[in-house]
Amino acid sequence: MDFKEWLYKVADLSLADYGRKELDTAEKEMPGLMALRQKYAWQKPLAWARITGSLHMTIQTAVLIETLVDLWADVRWASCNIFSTQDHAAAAIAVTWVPVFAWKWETLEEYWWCTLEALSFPGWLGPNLIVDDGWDATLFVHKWFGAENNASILDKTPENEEEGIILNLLKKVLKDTPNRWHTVMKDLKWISEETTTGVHRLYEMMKAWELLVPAINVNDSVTKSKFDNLYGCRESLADWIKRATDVMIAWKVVVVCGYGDVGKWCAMSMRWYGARVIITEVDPICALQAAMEWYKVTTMEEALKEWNIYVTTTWNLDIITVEDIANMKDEAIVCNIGHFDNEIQVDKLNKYPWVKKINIKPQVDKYIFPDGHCIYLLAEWRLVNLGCATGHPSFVMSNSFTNQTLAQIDLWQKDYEVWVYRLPKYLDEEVARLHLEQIGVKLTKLTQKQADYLWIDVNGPYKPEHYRY
Ligand code: NAD
Ligand code: 3DD
Repeated sequence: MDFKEWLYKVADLSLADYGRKELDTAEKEMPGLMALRQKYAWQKPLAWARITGSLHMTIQTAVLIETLVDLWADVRWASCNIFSTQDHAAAAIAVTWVPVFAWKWETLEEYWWCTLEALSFPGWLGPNLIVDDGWDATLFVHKWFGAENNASILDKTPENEEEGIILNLLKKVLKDTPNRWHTVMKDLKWISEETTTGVHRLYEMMKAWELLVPAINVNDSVTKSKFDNLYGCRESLADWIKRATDVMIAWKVVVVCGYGDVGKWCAMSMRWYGARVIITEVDPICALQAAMEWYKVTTMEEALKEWNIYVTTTWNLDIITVEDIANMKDEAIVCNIGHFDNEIQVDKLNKYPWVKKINIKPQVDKYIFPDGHCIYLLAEWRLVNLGCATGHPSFVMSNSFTNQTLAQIDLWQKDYEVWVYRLPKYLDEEVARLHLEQIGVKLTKLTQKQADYLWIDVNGPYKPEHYRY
């Protein structure tokens, strides 16, 4: 480990050169971010903005970080997943003196320590903006605020190991630096949330009047969720299967739990590899969509009767129970590409009587049941495409992160009441425009007559308001 207080804690600084070479390659595949650097850097739109990132520390995220820095933001970064950091990406950022606290295979204690470091700017300052992916940083600062109001909330019995770690860390923080978050909280202007799970949590907080600052739902920008969640998963799902298991996908039955944005294109990916795909769904519309695509839509109980690879994509909990796993066919493969907390009952699996766990290689564990059958669990049920592989390719992440960057610029310059917002359509369209040239698209231009017919003002900007829910 290489550690310099306040500045970085990464696995190995000597990987920086390798990371830089991959960063240079990734930039060629991230035209949206590079265009924003060219367009905005001279304006320094994020000057004086302190941005905390809690988002997978990958090569693609490193390009996002350097874009924010080019726009003059003061950035501190941690990953949002204990397995997703690419150590050469973290090293490449660390040597540029941008504070980063992330390494692959963090323990949960280390993970939350990294999150606190990313929130802790020198001079006992906190962030003005938080770039969150999956709600962990948002959860932490809201629990922190609540604990400073009433420390007894930290004495609750934790629901799981991770909550216990968070409560203990907050107890230490309250003891070492009483009332610190209330002091820095006044500087926090916005939270931006990258993914579906985090967005749903934000709306829950908003409806419960628990949200402390305005938040922006980046996930539901069309150029994020209809690209990243779709094309990204379509490519990165197959990638992890091959890297983790080398199994032949053709002729196998793959059960995709959930047929939403992510599930739809995971199913397509597996079909392209020659698998027979079964869908489980709770939403009648998504189930109908799956059936229209000739997928068998059935229950988990039915799906268990066939030899399977299981992929959960739902951001719901208990999608695959320990009983399901115990009833699976021999050599089944189980993984999650959806939310990384509780889609699969791994805690119960690890306590299941007489089950033997053998680690095959990092992020590939074999569980042998008393009757002799076994299953393989990938990435310890956390996001498998980032745990067993390198996540989505650069071009699709350029779409997501161009949204993020435009959001930071927009948010830093405006003040809104506490609510959850989305980026306006004109920015969504701007993200798409910034990617067209690279792929050789020539857009047809509306004539004035057509624009009038469609009631579109081809020259005037849309009213730059955020859409409110
Ligand atoms: P979504 O809401 O579009 O789809 C989720 C689907 O799961 C819905 O259709 C819902 O009906 C279904 N579902 C819910 N409970 C179910 C159950 N018990 N059984 C079967 N189906 C059930 O969400 P999304 O945008 O597809 O995202 C799904 C998850 O993937 C989220 O957690 C999101 O954060 C995550 N995500 C991961 C990546 C990645 O790179 N790993 C990328 C994007 C999104
Ligand atoms: N995510 C997938 N691949 C990623 C990559 N290469 N870098 C950073 C993050 C990456 C996760 C995103 O899709 C996130 O936006 C989500 O989970 O929705």
